[in-house]
Amino acid sequence: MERTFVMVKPDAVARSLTGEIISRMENKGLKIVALKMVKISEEIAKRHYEEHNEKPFFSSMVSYMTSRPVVVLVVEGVGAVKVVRKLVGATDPKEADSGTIRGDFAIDIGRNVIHASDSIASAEREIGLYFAKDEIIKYSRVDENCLYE
Ligand code: 3AN
Repeated sequence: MERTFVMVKPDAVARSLTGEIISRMENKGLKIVALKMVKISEEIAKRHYEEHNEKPFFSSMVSYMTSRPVVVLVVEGVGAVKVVRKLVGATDPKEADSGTIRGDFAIDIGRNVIHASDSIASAEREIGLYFAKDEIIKYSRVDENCLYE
C-alpha cells in the first residue's frame, strides 16, 4: 500500500467543496488514514512550496495558502500517488480534463482547489510537514475484499 498527501486548498474549503473532493477519493477506493482542518503558518507554506521560492507567484501563493483554513489528508491505496494525481488533473485547470477535480471545479491556475503529492518522496516529506506519526490511523474499509482482488 502506498500513501500520498492531499490538501483541499483555501479556495475549495471556502467554496464548500471539501465533501465533494473527499468523496471522489473515497469512491475511487482510496482510504483516508488521516484528516484535519488547519490554518497553515507562513513557515509551513514556505517549506511546503520551497521548490517554487524563485517563482514570480511564490509570495502571492504563500499569502493565499495562509489566508484561510485548508483540509489536509493522508490517503492510502495501491499506487495512491499516481491514482490521486489522475483524479486531480493538470496543474492549470484550463488544461485539466473534464471529470478531474480541477477540470470540473476550477478555472485559474492560482486557485486550483487541491494539492496532491507528485512522487512517493514528496508524499513522505509533505506528510511529515503536516502530520505527526500518531495522527495516521490504521483501520480497514469494510469493502476492501471487493475493491482489491
Ligand atoms: P501541482 O500542484 O500540480 O503539483 P506545481 O507543483 O507545478 O503543480 O505548482 C505548485 C502550485 O503552484 C500549483 N498548485 C499552483 O497553485 C501554483 N502555481 C503553479 N504555477 C503557477 C502560476 N503560473 N501562477 C500561479 N500559481 C501557480
